[in-house]
Amino acid sequence: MNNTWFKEAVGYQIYPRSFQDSNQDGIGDLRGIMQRIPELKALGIDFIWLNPVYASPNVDNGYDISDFRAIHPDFGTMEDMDELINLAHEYEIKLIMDLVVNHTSDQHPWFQEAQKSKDNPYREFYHFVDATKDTPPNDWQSFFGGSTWTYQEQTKQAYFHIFAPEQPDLNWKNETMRKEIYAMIRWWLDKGIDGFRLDAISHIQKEKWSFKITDNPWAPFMNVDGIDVYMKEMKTIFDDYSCMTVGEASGVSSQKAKEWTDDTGYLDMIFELEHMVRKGKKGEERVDPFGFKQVMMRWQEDLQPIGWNALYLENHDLPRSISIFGDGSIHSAKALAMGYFFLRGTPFIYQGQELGIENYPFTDIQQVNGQDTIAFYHRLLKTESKKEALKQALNFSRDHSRTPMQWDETKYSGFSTVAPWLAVNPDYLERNQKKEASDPTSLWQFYREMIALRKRESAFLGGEINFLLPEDKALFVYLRKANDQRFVVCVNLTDQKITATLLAEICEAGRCLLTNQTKYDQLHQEMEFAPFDGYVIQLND
Ligand code: TEU
Ligand code: CA
Repeated sequence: MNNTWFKEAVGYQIYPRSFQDSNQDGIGDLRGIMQRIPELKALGIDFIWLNPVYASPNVDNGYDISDFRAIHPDFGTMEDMDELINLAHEYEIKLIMDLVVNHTSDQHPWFQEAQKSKDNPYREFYHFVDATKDTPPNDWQSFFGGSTWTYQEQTKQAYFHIFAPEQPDLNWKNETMRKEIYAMIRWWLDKGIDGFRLDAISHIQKEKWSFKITDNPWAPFMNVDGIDVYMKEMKTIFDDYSCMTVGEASGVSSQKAKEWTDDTGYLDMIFELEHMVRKGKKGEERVDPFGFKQVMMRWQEDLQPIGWNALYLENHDLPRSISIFGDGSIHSAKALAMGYFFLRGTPFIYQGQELGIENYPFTDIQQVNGQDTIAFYHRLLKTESKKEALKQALNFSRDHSRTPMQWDETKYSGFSTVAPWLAVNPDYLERNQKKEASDPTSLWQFYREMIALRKRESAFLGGEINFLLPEDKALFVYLRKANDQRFVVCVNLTDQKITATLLAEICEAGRCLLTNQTKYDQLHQEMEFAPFDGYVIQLND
Protein backbone atom coordinates (compact mmCIF):
# COMPACT_ATOMS: atom_id res chain seq x y z
CA MET A 1 0.00 0.00 0.00
CA ASN A 2 1.46 3.33 -0.91
CA ASN A 3 0.43 5.70 1.79
CA THR A 4 3.21 8.09 2.61
CA TRP A 5 1.54 10.96 4.48
CA PHE A 6 3.99 10.43 7.31
CA LYS A 7 6.86 11.68 5.16
CA GLU A 8 5.39 15.17 5.23
CA ALA A 9 4.23 15.03 8.81
CA VAL A 10 5.56 16.19 12.16
CA GLY A 11 4.76 14.02 15.16
CA TYR A 12 4.17 14.99 18.76
CA GLN A 13 4.64 12.51 21.57
CA ILE A 14 2.23 12.69 24.48
CA TYR A 15 3.00 11.08 27.81
CA PRO A 16 -0.62 10.94 28.99
CA ARG A 17 0.10 10.73 32.70
CA SER A 18 1.82 14.12 32.53
CA PHE A 19 0.03 16.02 29.79
CA GLN A 20 -3.21 17.46 31.23
CA ASP A 21 -5.35 16.47 34.17
CA SER A 22 -9.09 17.08 33.52
CA ASN A 23 -10.64 15.75 36.74
CA GLN A 24 -8.15 17.07 39.30
CA ASP A 25 -6.72 13.83 40.65
CA GLY A 26 -3.15 14.82 39.80
CA ILE A 27 -2.93 12.41 36.85
CA GLY A 28 -3.15 13.38 33.21
CA ASP A 29 -5.98 11.76 31.24
CA LEU A 30 -7.68 11.43 27.85
CA ARG A 31 -10.16 14.25 28.41
CA GLY A 32 -7.21 16.44 29.34
CA ILE A 33 -5.60 15.70 25.99
CA MET A 34 -8.87 16.67 24.28
CA GLN A 35 -8.76 20.06 26.04
CA ARG A 36 -5.31 20.76 24.63
CA ILE A 37 -5.85 19.78 21.01
CA PRO A 38 -6.18 23.48 20.00
CA GLU A 39 -2.71 24.24 21.39
CA LEU A 40 -1.26 21.32 19.44
CA LYS A 41 -3.01 22.50 16.31
CA ALA A 42 -1.57 25.98 16.82
CA LEU A 43 1.90 24.49 16.97
CA GLY A 44 1.23 22.83 13.63
CA ILE A 45 1.81 19.15 14.35
CA ASP A 46 0.17 16.47 12.19
CA PHE A 47 -0.03 13.44 14.40
CA ILE A 48 0.14 12.38 18.01
CA TRP A 49 1.91 9.35 19.37
CA LEU A 50 0.22 8.41 22.60
CA ASN A 51 2.22 6.46 25.18
CA PRO A 52 0.30 3.46 26.63
CA VAL A 53 -3.14 4.16 28.10
CA TYR A 54 -4.19 0.52 28.43
CA ALA A 55 -5.19 -1.31 31.59
CA SER A 56 -2.03 -1.89 33.58
CA PRO A 57 -0.80 -2.47 37.14
CA ASN A 58 1.76 0.24 36.31
CA VAL A 59 4.93 -1.53 37.30
CA ASP A 60 6.50 0.11 34.26
CA ASN A 61 4.13 3.06 33.79
CA GLY A 62 1.74 1.38 31.41
CA TYR A 63 4.25 -0.75 29.52
CA ASP A 64 2.99 -3.75 31.49
CA ILE A 65 -0.42 -4.29 29.95
CA SER A 66 -3.06 -6.47 31.61
CA ASP A 67 -5.79 -5.91 29.03
CA PHE A 68 -5.01 -4.70 25.52
CA ARG A 69 -8.62 -3.77 24.89
CA ALA A 70 -9.26 -1.67 27.98
CA ILE A 71 -8.32 1.85 29.06
CA HIS A 72 -6.72 2.36 32.46
CA PRO A 73 -9.30 4.11 34.70
CA ASP A 74 -6.68 6.77 35.56
CA PHE A 75 -6.90 7.88 31.94
CA GLY A 76 -10.67 7.55 31.43
CA THR A 77 -12.88 5.17 29.50
CA MET A 78 -13.05 3.58 26.08
CA GLU A 79 -15.72 6.15 25.20
CA ASP A 80 -13.19 8.89 26.01
CA MET A 81 -10.72 7.17 23.74
CA ASP A 82 -13.22 7.06 20.89
CA GLU A 83 -13.98 10.73 21.45
CA LEU A 84 -10.32 11.63 21.43
CA ILE A 85 -9.80 9.83 18.12
CA ASN A 86 -12.74 11.70 16.62
CA LEU A 87 -11.74 15.06 18.00
CA ALA A 88 -8.16 14.72 16.77
CA HIS A 89 -9.49 13.81 13.33
CA GLU A 90 -11.78 16.83 13.32
CA TYR A 91 -8.64 18.90 13.76
CA GLU A 92 -6.92 16.88 11.03
CA ILE A 93 -4.51 15.43 13.53
CA LYS A 94 -3.80 11.73 13.22
CA LEU A 95 -3.29 9.51 16.20
CA ILE A 96 -1.01 6.56 16.69
CA MET A 97 -0.82 4.37 19.77
CA ASP A 98 1.88 2.41 21.48
CA LEU A 99 1.78 -1.27 20.60
CA VAL A 100 3.47 -3.29 23.32
CA VAL A 101 3.73 -6.90 22.16
CA ASN A 102 7.13 -8.09 23.30
CA HIS A 103 5.59 -8.80 26.69
CA THR A 104 2.45 -8.46 28.77
CA SER A 105 1.88 -7.74 32.42
CA ASP A 106 2.09 -10.73 34.76
CA GLN A 107 -1.50 -9.75 35.62
CA HIS A 108 -2.69 -10.35 32.06
CA PRO A 109 -5.23 -13.22 32.02
CA TRP A 110 -2.98 -15.16 29.61
CA PHE A 111 -0.13 -15.16 32.09
CA GLN A 112 -2.44 -15.81 35.01
CA GLU A 113 -3.59 -18.94 33.20
CA ALA A 114 -0.12 -19.85 31.98
CA GLN A 115 1.39 -20.06 35.43
CA LYS A 116 -1.30 -22.39 36.75
CA SER A 117 0.26 -25.59 35.44
CA LYS A 118 2.69 -26.99 32.92
CA ASP A 119 -0.10 -28.24 30.69
CA ASN A 120 -2.16 -25.08 30.68
CA PRO A 121 -2.81 -24.12 27.04
CA TYR A 122 -1.58 -20.57 27.71
CA ARG A 123 1.78 -21.88 28.92
CA GLU A 124 3.03 -21.76 25.32
CA PHE A 125 2.19 -18.06 25.03
CA TYR A 126 5.25 -17.37 27.19
CA HIS A 127 8.70 -18.83 27.70
CA PHE A 128 8.84 -21.37 30.55
CA VAL A 129 11.97 -23.51 30.97
CA ASP A 130 13.05 -26.10 33.55
CA ALA A 131 15.25 -24.60 36.26
CA THR A 132 16.02 -24.68 39.95
CA LYS A 133 15.89 -21.82 42.40
CA ASP A 134 19.63 -21.18 42.05
CA THR A 135 20.27 -22.23 38.48
CA PRO A 136 18.38 -20.27 35.86
CA PRO A 137 18.35 -21.71 32.31
CA ASN A 138 21.14 -19.31 31.31
CA ASP A 139 22.97 -16.18 32.48
CA TRP A 140 21.21 -13.60 30.29
CA GLN A 141 20.63 -10.19 31.86
CA SER A 142 17.51 -8.03 31.67
CA PHE A 143 17.42 -4.36 30.64
CA PHE A 144 16.24 -3.36 34.09
CA GLY A 145 19.07 -5.26 35.81
CA GLY A 146 19.25 -8.83 37.14
CA SER A 147 18.51 -12.16 35.51
CA THR A 148 16.02 -12.50 32.67
CA TRP A 149 14.52 -15.48 34.57
CA THR A 150 12.08 -15.71 37.44
CA TYR A 151 11.75 -19.09 39.06
CA GLN A 152 8.42 -20.56 40.12
CA GLU A 153 8.61 -23.27 42.76
CA GLN A 154 5.20 -24.73 41.97
CA THR A 155 6.20 -26.04 38.52
CA LYS A 156 9.98 -25.99 38.96
CA GLN A 157 10.32 -23.83 35.92
CA ALA A 158 11.43 -20.25 35.31
CA TYR A 159 9.80 -17.76 32.95
CA PHE A 160 11.64 -15.29 30.75
CA HIS A 161 11.51 -11.46 30.82
CA ILE A 162 13.87 -8.91 29.29
CA PHE A 163 12.37 -6.09 31.40
CA ALA A 164 10.88 -6.39 34.91
CA PRO A 165 9.76 -9.78 36.30
CA GLU A 166 6.21 -8.37 36.09
CA GLN A 167 6.65 -8.15 32.30
CA PRO A 168 6.90 -11.75 31.02
CA ASP A 169 7.96 -11.98 27.35
CA LEU A 170 5.51 -13.39 24.84
CA ASN A 171 6.55 -16.43 22.83
CA TRP A 172 6.35 -15.33 19.21
CA LYS A 173 7.00 -18.86 17.99
CA ASN A 174 3.49 -19.70 19.10
CA GLU A 175 1.03 -19.21 16.29
CA THR A 176 -2.07 -19.08 18.47
CA MET A 177 -0.53 -16.27 20.49
CA ARG A 178 0.37 -14.38 17.32
CA LYS A 179 -3.18 -14.72 16.02
CA GLU A 180 -4.51 -13.21 19.25
CA ILE A 181 -2.11 -10.28 18.92
CA TYR A 182 -3.03 -9.73 15.28
CA ALA A 183 -6.73 -9.73 16.14
CA MET A 184 -6.04 -7.11 18.79
CA ILE A 185 -4.10 -4.98 16.28
CA ARG A 186 -7.04 -5.13 13.86
CA TRP A 187 -9.44 -4.28 16.65
CA TRP A 188 -7.63 -1.01 17.32
CA LEU A 189 -7.21 -0.15 13.66
CA ASP A 190 -10.92 -0.80 13.13
CA LYS A 191 -11.55 1.88 15.74
CA GLY A 192 -9.94 4.33 13.40
CA ILE A 193 -6.50 4.98 14.83
CA ASP A 194 -3.85 5.81 12.24
CA GLY A 195 -1.03 3.55 13.25
CA PHE A 196 1.35 2.36 15.91
CA ARG A 197 4.66 2.96 17.60
CA LEU A 198 5.87 -0.59 18.14
CA ASP A 199 7.53 -0.88 21.52
CA ALA A 200 10.74 -2.86 21.91
CA ILE A 201 9.87 -4.63 18.66
CA SER A 202 13.44 -5.61 17.74
CA HIS A 203 13.47 -7.93 20.77
CA ILE A 204 10.57 -10.28 19.98
CA GLN A 205 12.85 -12.99 18.58
CA LYS A 206 15.37 -14.59 20.96
CA GLU A 207 18.47 -16.72 20.41
CA LYS A 208 18.51 -20.37 21.50
CA TRP A 209 18.74 -20.58 25.29
CA SER A 210 22.26 -22.04 24.92
CA PHE A 211 23.56 -18.78 23.40
CA LYS A 212 26.60 -17.48 25.30
CA ILE A 213 26.88 -13.78 26.08
CA THR A 214 30.21 -12.14 25.26
CA ASP A 215 30.54 -8.35 25.11
CA ASN A 216 26.94 -7.23 24.59
CA PRO A 217 24.72 -8.60 27.38
CA TRP A 218 21.59 -7.95 25.31
CA ALA A 219 22.80 -9.60 22.10
CA PRO A 220 20.53 -12.67 22.54
CA PHE A 221 17.45 -10.57 21.90
CA MET A 222 18.63 -7.77 19.61
CA ASN A 223 17.21 -8.11 16.09
CA VAL A 224 17.90 -11.85 16.07
CA ASP A 225 17.65 -13.79 12.80
CA GLY A 226 14.19 -15.12 12.15
CA ILE A 227 12.47 -11.95 13.33
CA ASP A 228 11.61 -11.19 9.69
CA VAL A 229 8.98 -13.95 9.65
CA TYR A 230 6.94 -12.23 12.36
CA MET A 231 7.55 -8.73 11.04
CA LYS A 232 6.36 -9.71 7.56
CA GLU A 233 3.31 -11.38 8.99
CA MET A 234 2.43 -8.24 10.96
CA LYS A 235 3.09 -6.07 7.93
CA THR A 236 0.25 -7.73 6.03
CA ILE A 237 -2.15 -6.30 8.62
CA PHE A 238 -0.58 -2.85 8.53
CA ASP A 239 -0.84 -2.94 4.74
CA ASP A 240 -4.51 -3.88 4.88
CA TYR A 241 -5.17 -0.66 6.74
CA SER A 242 -2.36 1.35 5.15
CA CYS A 243 -1.61 2.66 8.60
CA MET A 244 1.59 4.32 9.74
CA THR A 245 4.17 2.37 11.74
CA VAL A 246 7.29 3.38 13.61
CA GLY A 247 9.30 0.78 15.48
CA GLU A 248 11.44 1.21 18.53
CA ALA A 249 14.24 -0.89 17.16
CA SER A 250 17.31 -0.84 19.34
CA GLY A 251 20.04 -3.11 18.04
CA VAL A 252 18.99 -2.73 14.39
CA SER A 253 22.07 -1.33 12.66
CA SER A 254 21.83 1.43 10.06
CA GLN A 255 22.74 -1.17 7.41
CA LYS A 256 20.05 -3.59 8.57
CA ALA A 257 17.56 -0.73 8.86
CA LYS A 258 16.91 -0.95 5.13
CA GLU A 259 15.10 -4.24 5.63
CA TRP A 260 12.95 -2.43 8.15
CA THR A 261 12.18 0.84 6.38
CA ASP A 262 12.62 0.47 2.60
CA ASP A 263 9.56 0.56 0.34
CA THR A 264 9.06 -3.11 1.08
CA GLY A 265 10.32 -2.83 4.67
CA TYR A 266 8.46 -4.23 7.67
CA LEU A 267 7.62 -0.75 8.95
CA ASP A 268 7.55 2.84 7.71
CA MET A 269 10.42 3.94 9.93
CA ILE A 270 12.29 3.09 13.09
CA PHE A 271 13.71 4.91 16.08
CA GLU A 272 17.41 4.12 16.38
CA LEU A 273 18.91 4.45 19.85
CA GLU A 274 22.52 5.23 18.97
CA HIS A 275 22.62 8.97 18.54
CA MET A 276 22.33 10.09 22.14
CA VAL A 277 25.97 8.99 22.65
CA ARG A 278 27.07 10.09 26.10
CA LYS A 279 30.62 10.97 27.10
CA GLY A 280 32.39 12.47 30.12
CA LYS A 281 32.86 11.95 33.84
CA LYS A 282 30.48 9.47 35.48
CA GLY A 283 27.33 11.18 36.60
CA GLU A 284 28.02 14.12 34.30
CA GLU A 285 28.03 12.40 30.93
CA ARG A 286 26.72 14.68 28.23
CA VAL A 287 25.74 13.91 24.68
CA ASP A 288 28.93 13.98 22.66
CA PRO A 289 28.32 16.45 19.79
CA PHE A 290 30.68 14.76 17.36
CA GLY A 291 29.39 11.30 18.26
CA PHE A 292 25.84 12.52 17.65
CA LYS A 293 26.84 14.03 14.33
CA GLN A 294 28.56 10.85 13.15
CA VAL A 295 25.64 8.63 14.05
CA MET A 296 23.18 10.96 12.33
CA MET A 297 25.28 11.15 9.17
CA ARG A 298 25.61 7.38 8.98
CA TRP A 299 21.88 6.77 9.41
CA GLN A 300 20.97 9.48 6.92
CA GLU A 301 23.39 8.15 4.34
CA ASP A 302 22.56 4.50 4.83
CA LEU A 303 18.82 5.08 4.50
CA GLN A 304 19.09 7.33 1.46
CA PRO A 305 17.38 7.26 -1.02
CA ILE A 306 14.72 4.70 -0.13
CA GLY A 307 14.54 4.10 3.62
CA TRP A 308 13.14 6.65 6.02
CA ASN A 309 14.26 7.95 9.43
CA ALA A 310 12.34 8.81 12.57
CA LEU A 311 14.04 11.92 13.98
CA TYR A 312 14.04 12.80 17.67
CA LEU A 313 16.02 14.37 20.50
CA GLU A 314 13.78 13.39 23.41
CA ASN A 315 11.31 10.79 24.53
CA HIS A 316 9.84 9.49 27.77
CA ASP A 317 12.90 7.31 28.45
CA LEU A 318 15.54 10.04 28.18
CA PRO A 319 16.59 13.10 30.17
CA ARG A 320 15.81 16.52 28.66
CA SER A 321 17.90 17.36 25.58
CA ILE A 322 18.44 20.99 26.60
CA SER A 323 20.21 19.70 29.74
CA ILE A 324 22.33 16.83 28.47
CA PHE A 325 23.06 18.22 25.02
CA GLY A 326 22.54 21.99 25.26
CA ASP A 327 23.63 24.31 28.07
CA GLY A 328 20.16 24.95 29.48
CA SER A 329 19.67 28.10 27.39
CA ILE A 330 16.86 28.60 24.87
CA HIS A 331 19.61 29.60 22.47
CA SER A 332 21.05 26.09 22.67
CA ALA A 333 17.61 24.50 22.38
CA LYS A 334 17.02 26.35 19.13
CA ALA A 335 20.34 25.16 17.74
CA LEU A 336 19.59 21.53 18.53
CA ALA A 337 16.13 21.93 17.05
CA MET A 338 17.48 23.27 13.74
CA GLY A 339 20.08 20.53 13.66
CA TYR A 340 17.67 17.60 13.68
CA PHE A 341 14.47 19.04 12.23
CA PHE A 342 15.63 19.43 8.63
CA LEU A 343 17.24 16.03 8.26
CA ARG A 344 15.62 13.49 5.96
CA GLY A 345 12.85 11.80 7.92
CA THR A 346 9.85 12.45 10.12
CA PRO A 347 10.60 14.68 13.13
CA PHE A 348 9.05 13.89 16.49
CA ILE A 349 8.72 16.44 19.31
CA TYR A 350 8.37 15.15 22.85
CA GLN A 351 5.98 17.13 25.06
CA GLY A 352 7.78 20.02 26.73
CA GLN A 353 10.78 19.87 24.41
CA GLU A 354 9.19 22.73 22.46
CA LEU A 355 9.10 24.77 25.68
CA GLY A 356 12.69 24.16 26.75
CA ILE A 357 11.89 22.25 29.94
CA GLU A 358 15.11 21.25 31.68
CA ASN A 359 16.07 18.24 33.77
CA TYR A 360 14.35 18.31 37.15
CA PRO A 361 16.59 19.37 40.04
CA PHE A 362 15.98 16.20 42.10
CA THR A 363 17.78 16.27 45.45
CA ASP A 364 16.56 13.02 46.96
CA ILE A 365 15.81 9.51 45.67
CA GLN A 366 12.39 9.77 47.40
CA GLN A 367 11.34 12.25 44.71
CA VAL A 368 12.00 9.74 41.95
CA ASN A 369 9.30 7.51 40.48
CA GLY A 370 11.06 5.43 37.81
CA GLN A 371 11.73 1.87 38.95
CA ASP A 372 14.82 1.63 36.78
CA THR A 373 16.36 4.76 38.33
CA ILE A 374 15.60 3.55 41.85
CA ALA A 375 17.06 0.11 41.12
CA PHE A 376 20.13 1.67 39.50
CA TYR A 377 20.58 3.92 42.55
CA HIS A 378 20.53 0.94 44.90
CA ARG A 379 23.06 -0.94 42.80
CA LEU A 380 25.33 2.12 42.86
CA LEU A 381 25.03 2.42 46.64
CA LYS A 382 27.07 -0.78 46.96
CA THR A 383 30.16 1.09 45.78
CA GLU A 384 29.33 4.80 45.89
CA SER A 385 28.34 7.44 48.44
CA LYS A 386 24.67 8.49 48.54
CA LYS A 387 25.47 11.76 46.84
CA GLU A 388 27.46 10.14 44.05
CA ALA A 389 24.90 7.35 43.55
CA LEU A 390 22.12 9.92 43.21
CA LYS A 391 24.11 11.98 40.74
CA GLN A 392 24.90 8.99 38.56
CA ALA A 393 21.39 7.55 38.67
CA LEU A 394 19.80 10.91 37.86
CA ASN A 395 22.07 11.49 34.93
CA PHE A 396 20.15 8.82 33.02
CA SER A 397 16.81 9.01 34.80
CA ARG A 398 13.60 8.80 32.81
CA ASP A 399 11.84 10.98 35.37
CA HIS A 400 13.25 14.22 34.00
CA SER A 401 11.04 13.97 30.94
CA ARG A 402 8.01 12.68 32.83
CA THR A 403 7.29 15.77 34.94
CA PRO A 404 3.95 17.48 34.16
CA MET A 405 3.47 19.68 31.11
CA GLN A 406 3.89 23.39 31.69
CA TRP A 407 0.87 25.21 30.34
CA ASP A 408 0.87 28.46 32.30
CA GLU A 409 2.13 30.27 35.42
CA THR A 410 -0.54 29.11 37.85
CA LYS A 411 0.31 26.73 40.67
CA TYR A 412 0.98 23.26 39.21
CA SER A 413 1.54 24.92 35.83
CA GLY A 414 -2.02 24.57 34.56
CA PHE A 415 -1.55 20.80 34.46
CA SER A 416 -3.80 20.29 37.46
CA THR A 417 -5.17 22.19 40.46
CA VAL A 418 -3.94 19.53 42.88
CA ALA A 419 -0.42 18.23 43.52
CA PRO A 420 0.49 16.10 40.49
CA TRP A 421 1.80 12.52 40.66
CA LEU A 422 5.29 13.85 39.90
CA ALA A 423 6.41 17.38 40.81
CA VAL A 424 6.35 20.21 38.26
CA ASN A 425 9.75 21.47 37.19
CA PRO A 426 10.39 24.86 38.85
CA ASP A 427 11.36 26.32 35.47
CA TYR A 428 7.63 26.45 34.58
CA LEU A 429 7.34 30.11 35.55
CA GLU A 430 9.55 31.05 32.61
CA ARG A 431 9.01 28.10 30.33
CA ASN A 432 5.33 27.50 29.78
CA GLN A 433 3.09 27.28 26.75
CA LYS A 434 0.95 30.33 27.46
CA LYS A 435 3.87 32.67 27.96
CA GLU A 436 5.79 31.31 24.99
CA ALA A 437 2.82 31.49 22.65
CA SER A 438 2.70 35.26 23.17
CA ASP A 439 6.45 35.82 22.87
CA PRO A 440 7.74 35.97 19.27
CA THR A 441 11.28 35.01 20.38
CA SER A 442 10.24 31.92 22.35
CA LEU A 443 11.24 28.33 21.66
CA TRP A 444 7.60 27.37 21.12
CA GLN A 445 7.33 30.00 18.37
CA PHE A 446 10.59 28.75 16.91
CA TYR A 447 9.18 25.22 16.67
CA ARG A 448 6.06 26.60 15.07
CA GLU A 449 8.15 28.37 12.44
CA MET A 450 10.25 25.27 11.84
CA ILE A 451 7.16 23.14 11.29
CA ALA A 452 5.72 25.68 8.86
CA LEU A 453 9.00 25.96 6.98
CA ARG A 454 9.39 22.23 6.66
CA LYS A 455 5.93 21.99 5.15
CA ARG A 456 6.47 24.86 2.77
CA GLU A 457 9.66 23.55 1.16
CA SER A 458 9.55 20.19 -0.54
CA ALA A 459 13.36 20.01 -0.39
CA PHE A 460 13.03 19.22 3.32
CA LEU A 461 10.62 16.41 2.60
CA GLY A 462 11.66 14.39 -0.42
CA GLY A 463 14.92 16.15 -1.23
CA GLU A 464 18.33 14.55 -1.07
CA ILE A 465 20.71 15.32 1.76
CA ASN A 466 24.46 15.97 1.57
CA PHE A 467 26.76 16.51 4.50
CA LEU A 468 29.62 19.02 4.43
CA LEU A 469 32.65 19.26 6.72
CA PRO A 470 32.07 15.67 7.91
CA GLU A 471 35.25 15.75 10.01
CA ASP A 472 34.51 18.99 11.82
CA LYS A 473 34.04 18.23 15.52
CA ALA A 474 31.62 21.09 16.19
CA LEU A 475 29.77 22.16 13.08
CA PHE A 476 26.87 20.11 11.77
CA VAL A 477 26.38 21.23 8.18
CA TYR A 478 24.10 19.83 5.52
CA LEU A 479 22.48 20.76 2.24
CA ARG A 480 18.97 19.84 1.18
CA LYS A 481 18.09 20.07 -2.49
CA ALA A 482 15.03 19.61 -4.67
CA ASN A 483 13.90 21.18 -7.94
CA ASP A 484 16.78 23.68 -8.08
CA GLN A 485 16.08 24.86 -4.55
CA ARG A 486 19.00 24.60 -2.14
CA PHE A 487 18.96 24.99 1.63
CA VAL A 488 21.91 24.98 4.01
CA VAL A 489 21.60 24.03 7.65
CA CYS A 490 24.66 25.00 9.68
CA VAL A 491 24.78 24.52 13.45
CA ASN A 492 27.51 24.74 16.08
CA LEU A 493 26.63 21.75 18.27
CA THR A 494 29.09 22.69 21.01
CA ASP A 495 29.18 25.08 23.95
CA GLN A 496 32.44 26.54 22.59
CA LYS A 497 33.09 29.55 20.42
CA ILE A 498 34.61 28.35 17.15
CA THR A 499 35.97 29.64 13.87
CA ALA A 500 35.40 27.55 10.79
CA THR A 501 36.39 27.59 7.16
CA LEU A 502 33.29 26.93 5.13
CA LEU A 503 33.14 25.73 1.55
CA ALA A 504 32.41 28.38 -1.09
CA GLU A 505 29.47 26.25 -2.21
CA ILE A 506 27.42 27.12 0.85
CA CYS A 507 28.55 30.73 1.11
CA GLU A 508 26.71 31.91 -1.97
CA ALA A 509 24.17 34.69 -1.60
CA GLY A 510 20.87 33.67 -0.15
CA ARG A 511 18.24 34.40 2.42
CA CYS A 512 18.30 33.48 6.09
CA LEU A 513 15.09 31.62 6.96
CA LEU A 514 15.83 30.74 10.56
CA THR A 515 18.51 31.53 13.09
CA ASN A 516 19.08 32.01 16.79
CA GLN A 517 21.67 34.71 15.95
CA THR A 518 21.87 37.89 13.93
CA LYS A 519 20.21 37.21 10.58
CA TYR A 520 23.05 36.84 8.09
CA ASP A 521 21.67 36.19 4.60
CA GLN A 522 24.99 34.78 3.56
CA LEU A 523 27.53 32.65 5.38
CA HIS A 524 31.20 33.70 5.23
CA GLN A 525 34.03 31.42 4.23
CA GLU A 526 35.89 32.32 7.41
CA MET A 527 33.18 32.46 9.98
CA GLU A 528 32.94 32.75 13.71
CA PHE A 529 30.25 30.90 15.65
CA ALA A 530 29.28 31.59 19.23
CA PRO A 531 28.30 28.50 21.26
CA PHE A 532 25.23 26.82 19.74
CA ASP A 533 24.77 29.30 16.89
CA GLY A 534 22.72 28.00 14.01
CA TYR A 535 21.40 29.10 10.62
CA VAL A 536 19.02 27.79 7.98
CA ILE A 537 19.72 29.61 4.73
CA GLN A 538 18.09 29.32 1.35
CA LEU A 539 20.67 29.85 -1.41
CA ASN A 540 19.65 31.87 -4.45
CA ASP A 541 18.80 29.85 -7.58
O1 TEU B 1 11.77 0.91 25.98
C1 TEU B 1 12.53 -0.17 25.55
C2 TEU B 1 13.94 -0.04 25.84
O2 TEU B 1 14.38 0.84 26.53
C3 TEU B 1 14.77 -1.09 25.25
O3 TEU B 1 14.07 -1.60 24.17
C4 TEU B 1 16.04 -0.58 24.76
O4 TEU B 1 16.32 -1.34 23.64
C5 TEU B 1 17.17 -0.78 25.68
O5 TEU B 1 17.04 0.01 26.80
C6 TEU B 1 18.46 -0.54 24.92
O6 TEU B 1 19.38 0.22 25.56
C7 TEU B 1 10.43 0.72 25.85
C8 TEU B 1 9.69 1.88 26.43
O7 TEU B 1 10.00 3.03 25.72
C9 TEU B 1 9.99 1.96 27.89
O8 TEU B 1 9.38 3.06 28.50
C10 TEU B 1 9.55 0.67 28.55
O9 TEU B 1 9.95 0.65 29.88
C11 TEU B 1 10.11 -0.56 27.84
O10 TEU B 1 9.97 -0.47 26.43
C12 TEU B 1 9.40 -1.81 28.26
O11 TEU B 1 8.18 -1.92 27.64
CA1 CA C 1 -6.98 12.94 35.91
